[in-house]
Amino acid sequence: MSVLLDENKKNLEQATKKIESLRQEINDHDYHYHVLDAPVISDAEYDKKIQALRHLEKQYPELVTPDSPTQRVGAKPLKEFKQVTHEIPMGSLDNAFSEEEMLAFDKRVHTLLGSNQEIDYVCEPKMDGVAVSIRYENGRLVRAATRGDGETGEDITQNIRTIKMIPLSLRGKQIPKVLEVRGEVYISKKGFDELNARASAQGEKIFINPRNAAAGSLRQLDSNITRSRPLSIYFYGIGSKPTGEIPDTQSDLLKAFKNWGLPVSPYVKQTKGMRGCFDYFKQMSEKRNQLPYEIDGVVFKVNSQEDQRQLGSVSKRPRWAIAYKFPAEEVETVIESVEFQVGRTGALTPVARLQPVFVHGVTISNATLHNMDEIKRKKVHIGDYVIVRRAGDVIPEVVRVVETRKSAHIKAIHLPSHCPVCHSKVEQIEGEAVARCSGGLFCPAQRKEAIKHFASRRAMDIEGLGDKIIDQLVDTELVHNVADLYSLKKDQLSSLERLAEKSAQNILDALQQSKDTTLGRFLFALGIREVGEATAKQLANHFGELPALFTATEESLQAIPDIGPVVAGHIVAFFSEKHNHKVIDQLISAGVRWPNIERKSQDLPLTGQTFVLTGTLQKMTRSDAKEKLESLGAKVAGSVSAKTHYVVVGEDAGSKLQKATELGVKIMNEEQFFQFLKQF
Ligand code: 5U1
Repeated sequence: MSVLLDENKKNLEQATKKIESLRQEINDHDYHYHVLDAPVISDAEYDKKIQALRHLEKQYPELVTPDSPTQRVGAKPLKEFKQVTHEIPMGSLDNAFSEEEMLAFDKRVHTLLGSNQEIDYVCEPKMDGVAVSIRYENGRLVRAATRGDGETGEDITQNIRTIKMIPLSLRGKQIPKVLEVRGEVYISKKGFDELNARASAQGEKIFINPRNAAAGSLRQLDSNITRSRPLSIYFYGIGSKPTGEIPDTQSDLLKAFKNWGLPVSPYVKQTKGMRGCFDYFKQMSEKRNQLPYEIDGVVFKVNSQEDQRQLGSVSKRPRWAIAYKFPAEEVETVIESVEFQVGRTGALTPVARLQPVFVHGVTISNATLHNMDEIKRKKVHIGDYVIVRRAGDVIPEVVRVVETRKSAHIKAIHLPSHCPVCHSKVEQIEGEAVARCSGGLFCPAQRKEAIKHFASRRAMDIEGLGDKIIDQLVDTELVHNVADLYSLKKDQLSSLERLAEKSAQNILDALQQSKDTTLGRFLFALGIREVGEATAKQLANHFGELPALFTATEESLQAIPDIGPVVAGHIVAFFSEKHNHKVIDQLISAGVRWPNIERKSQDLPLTGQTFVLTGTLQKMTRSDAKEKLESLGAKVAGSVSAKTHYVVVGEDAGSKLQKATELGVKIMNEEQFFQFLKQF
């Protein structure tokens, strides 16, 4: 008996050793392959090692650990993604499109740092992918999240674990206890072509571009699907407060990333001043088409982390980094016809139907003409040869007519007198460029757009309820308003064209799930004119609950940062409509709910304090200072009165300074103001 036990123990010990050594070997090969781009063994040899490890782990399941290289298998499908609050908000980059804009950026960096030396910059390609934040604790991958709105993203850990280029555990020395790293997940041009070839062979929808394919792949509830997608990543920064030693320059940080096993772009380069940046931009512009993945510009970052800290961020945009974007692509084609599309608020947008042209991997057959004023200004006709521009994700637009190439048959473009969809009169308010259908929610086009907006990802996020289904639901009169969605029955949905029973059930499940939402999302989903996602969130934080908004006045709304008289007017008008209250009541009765919010604005450190800014500030612009104060809860007024708490004076301050002195209002100079802000 004891001989048998001894034997088992010996076998287990041997298996443990073998498993550990195989894992070490595989991790080393991963590192050589993905980080150093210098594989040491063939794919077949590598696969053999993985098989051997799998075999042993099957024999000894108790020895399986979550960071074993075999554990990249897809996990059980999720019902929904959990929310993740980013420890440090995930910012976005300011863009520059010209050397002048880059020079202005560099000048601002010099001014803010008070330096006249050339700045050290780190340059790297701007991957056209999807930003993610991945957290390692004690060197192990514990969580991964999407950017979301920058403050809160979705937990996509299961999906991220399936990407071979992302280490499940870090290697090397001096790994911080907690390290959150940020990078861009992308799909190579070749991977994208193969993915689309596969999709079209299977009769599935093809992806528009590699970025959309990467984003869609990361948002799969079933990580087995993500695993089948050719996703890659490059890391570029950190997203947690340092625990332990972190290199004090951006270039050393990226070197440390590589040592820790995190892939970094091979084109990272350190350079001096704008000359070096411009040379790098030129080199990358020339290389762009030969790269195996898409880039849409280059990124420059101030190398010193201390300087980065001093420069700080405004509105989640670091002032120490900038993306210099490649110019938008322009092509020539001809306008075959013009149609007017009716949007959610009834706005009529002229859309040019074009002779299809191929631009950077995408066929363009429509381009916006914006509005009638633009058509007049650009002197565009049907039949004209035109230059069309496509930049990133924005809708292609007609830039100008090709004067040197005239068509024999051109026709003028006229604004229709009646809505092309519901035939209500088209109205154009004087002084406004936009013409609108006067049909309101009687107009099916407006209703469809309102429902599409309601169901969209950043609003109620009703997965599977796509545009074509909504068009049919409105056309068949199954749905008149957004609340009707929640009374849909399975047989009604499956009676729609090309909607199988399983998809109908998925939509019902998604509708059910969407009922648990947040007040910010709900307000955004209502589609109040000019209330975007950020404003909706601000309203939610300010009022905390819906009934308080019903009675809000234009004045009280204008006290909220960024809400001016126009938006305040739209909000008040929306809540004074009886039929909007009816729809809201119906939604709440259907079970749509959200937690009330503690009124954040009341908790902010400068709530109730009024500031006036005057004169020229050297270290920040007046609008940056205003934004900073408002983010702390302060109100920034345009004139000094007895109600003013502080006046901040820059150079050449005039009458406001005098008035403040007369009224005995507290005065701060720029340096005192900076010291004051530092405490928050
Ligand atoms: N290459 C690169 N892309 N990218 C995107 N670096 C980089 N840095 C970013 C973003 C949003 O942000 C940091 C400057 C915070």
